[in-house]
Amino acid sequence: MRLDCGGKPLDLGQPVVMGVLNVTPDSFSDGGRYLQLTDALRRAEAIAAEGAAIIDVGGESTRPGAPPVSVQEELDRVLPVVERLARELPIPISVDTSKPEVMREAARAGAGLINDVRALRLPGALEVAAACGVPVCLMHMRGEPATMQREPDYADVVTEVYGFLAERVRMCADAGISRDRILVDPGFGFGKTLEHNLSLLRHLDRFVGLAAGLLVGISRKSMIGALLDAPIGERLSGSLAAAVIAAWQGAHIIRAHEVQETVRALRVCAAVLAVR
Ligand code: 8Y4
Repeated sequence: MRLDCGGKPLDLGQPVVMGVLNVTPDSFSDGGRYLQLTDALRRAEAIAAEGAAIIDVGGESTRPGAPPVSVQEELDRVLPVVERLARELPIPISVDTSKPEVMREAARAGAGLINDVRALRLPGALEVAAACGVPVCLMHMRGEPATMQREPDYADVVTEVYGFLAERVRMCADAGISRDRILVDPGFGFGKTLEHNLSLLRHLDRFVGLAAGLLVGISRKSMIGALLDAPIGERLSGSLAAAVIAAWQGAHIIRAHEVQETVRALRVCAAVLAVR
């Protein structure tokens, strides 16, 4: 299976890595827009060199308690980076956004995938994403980032998340986004307890046929932190184990921070999966 990401192919025949590039400003670095752009380009080149098949650029933090970001601020953060990376790198650029205005402008600037943690539920997003013509990733999230971790509860998390994603795939199809350009994602950590996250990972294979591809983001997340009792900087081994468990069950794209290590772990996984 091969996705056309705005003119750049993304081959899903073996599990691939989506490298994470954050362009949210942190309080330590304020070198101005030019330095930020230069720094983003340098980090993106490294991510590509480490073997990422696609780079996810996001300007809105979904951390609980993170301040909301205006459309203009998100455009200012994301557009110059997307434009530059899309032009200079051979791999597709994904834009992590829920805002239709950002989707439209990012696709114009060369983004090859829309990665929406709200699964195109904001007003206008479905229509704009359809008009953009690029593939979309629909992720499950219970509630909103601010409140999603307040006593998450499901009768059966796998069934509920599956039902939500199936419904969103249908809404997309009705809006003109055919299944063959949709990725789905159960949304690890988004309104889920550790037990919910583990159930979803245990039964990930059930999500494989739902759309053209299955994407997962587990890298460095708190489920790994909880299992290992380790801070963010010490979650690589656990993240790799989870990546392999996901790829083994048929996940096509693994969103990850430590790209080279994840690419190598997936290479071993793919080699074993290729043997009959
Ligand atoms: C440490 C490191 C703690 C990372 C938390 C986090 C996903 C995603 C995010 C995902 C898709 C994150 C944008 C949250 N997660 N997109 N985005 N799937 N499709 N948290 O799982 O990385 S941001």
